[in-house]
Amino acid sequence: MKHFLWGTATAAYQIEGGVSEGGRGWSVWDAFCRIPGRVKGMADGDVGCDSFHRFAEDVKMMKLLGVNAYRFSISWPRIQPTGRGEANPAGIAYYDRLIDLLLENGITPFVTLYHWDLPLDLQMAHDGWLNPEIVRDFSRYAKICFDAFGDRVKHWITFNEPWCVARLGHGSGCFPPGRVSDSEPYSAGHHMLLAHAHAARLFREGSGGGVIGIANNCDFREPLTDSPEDREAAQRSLEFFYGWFTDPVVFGDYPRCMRERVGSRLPEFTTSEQALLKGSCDFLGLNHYTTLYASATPPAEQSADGNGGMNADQEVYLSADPAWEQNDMPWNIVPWGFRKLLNWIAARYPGYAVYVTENGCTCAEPDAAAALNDEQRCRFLRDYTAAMQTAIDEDGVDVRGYFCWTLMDNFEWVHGYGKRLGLIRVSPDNLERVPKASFYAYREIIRNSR
Ligand code: GBH
Repeated sequence: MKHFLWGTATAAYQIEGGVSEGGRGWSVWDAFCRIPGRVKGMADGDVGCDSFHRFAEDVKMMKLLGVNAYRFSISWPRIQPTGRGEANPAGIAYYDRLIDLLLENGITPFVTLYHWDLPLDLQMAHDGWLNPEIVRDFSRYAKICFDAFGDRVKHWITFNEPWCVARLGHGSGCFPPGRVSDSEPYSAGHHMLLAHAHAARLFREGSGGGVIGIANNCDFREPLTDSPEDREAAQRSLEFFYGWFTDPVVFGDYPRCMRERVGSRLPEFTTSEQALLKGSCDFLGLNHYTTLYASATPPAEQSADGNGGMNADQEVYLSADPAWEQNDMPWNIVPWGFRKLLNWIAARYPGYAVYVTENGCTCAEPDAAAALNDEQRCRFLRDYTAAMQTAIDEDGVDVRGYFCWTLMDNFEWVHGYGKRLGLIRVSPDNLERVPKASFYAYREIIRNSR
């Protein structure tokens, strides 16, 4: 496992703070947080972990942790305050310093261009992801980043979890822009895919070297019974989840079952768009957290809707085994689901390298003592990385890296600061960083693998 990347991951809006500094414009999340009832406790990312000022401390902690890679995201409104026009020098300067410091410490930067913080102006004045023009806007933003950082950054991710932006932002409406629709998720998703493809083309034309991919999220779906109907339901569920945003970048079009079931609400790619999309990833990213059973008919005990609101199109019912341990989200802890999902991905997309771009555990941490003694997260990390190791060693899945979500407790979107996933506790009083037990557990996992 010599060249394996062991890292941690974060996202700009969740950690940076400094939202009004360095000429940064507002994002859709800055605005969403100010709408009563949207985010728990009306929390926001105004301060976050203050990484806009404390990034040197973050890098020091990573060095101590022993990671050789760091996945972070660039805030689009720091680079282009309104989402269009000239690059903002202060924004570029911030990431320049972060990237240089990482490299000085032997940590490979793995950069995400879009982790949900759309410049507010693009939403308010131009309809965000529903407007085809955004494909051009995103490509220009991406090009600015490739030109500014491409000499040092060799690993790029265009989108983090387009599924969440499509489904949660435009289907169930619990994320910005808070729209509720049974067709808009498909058009928003369509434009993200095209934006990805155009950005990837620009990246490759720039020929500064390096690789580009996408970080798609997928929870595993195990057939509830052995019946052909339940097996098909599980397969359909994975195609609507991972396949929606991966089939197009690998094969050039959506999964057939989506075309059949969604019909005219699923936009079509032109022949030239298909050609542009096909093969537009050098690797596949996977953000994975949990597992549910899938069935074709309603099970006795149906569980939470893990499909972001719109089950009608897939006709899949989800349920959990009451014996499964749950974390504080509450999401089921099922390491074997991770191994099976890696195998599913390897079988459907042969020849592709996979990076686990996120995996982590939410723990109940009512006070500092509980946080520092996060035994459940230690176990989670050992069991999930062991499942991944089995997928690599015994099943031959080509996994090239693993990024633990997340380096430190941060702004957990609609949950505010109440749900914690960090290896490091960030004191609510003075933002001091203190390693949890899981920090040392993860350090051991990394050490033992080398
Ligand atoms: C990631 O998304 C984000 O990229 C990251 O910013 C965030 O901090 C992190 O997760 C932790 O939340 O209720 O059992 O049906 C996670 C995507 C999609 C994973 C929905 C869990 C539902 C599980 N999530 N899924 S369930």
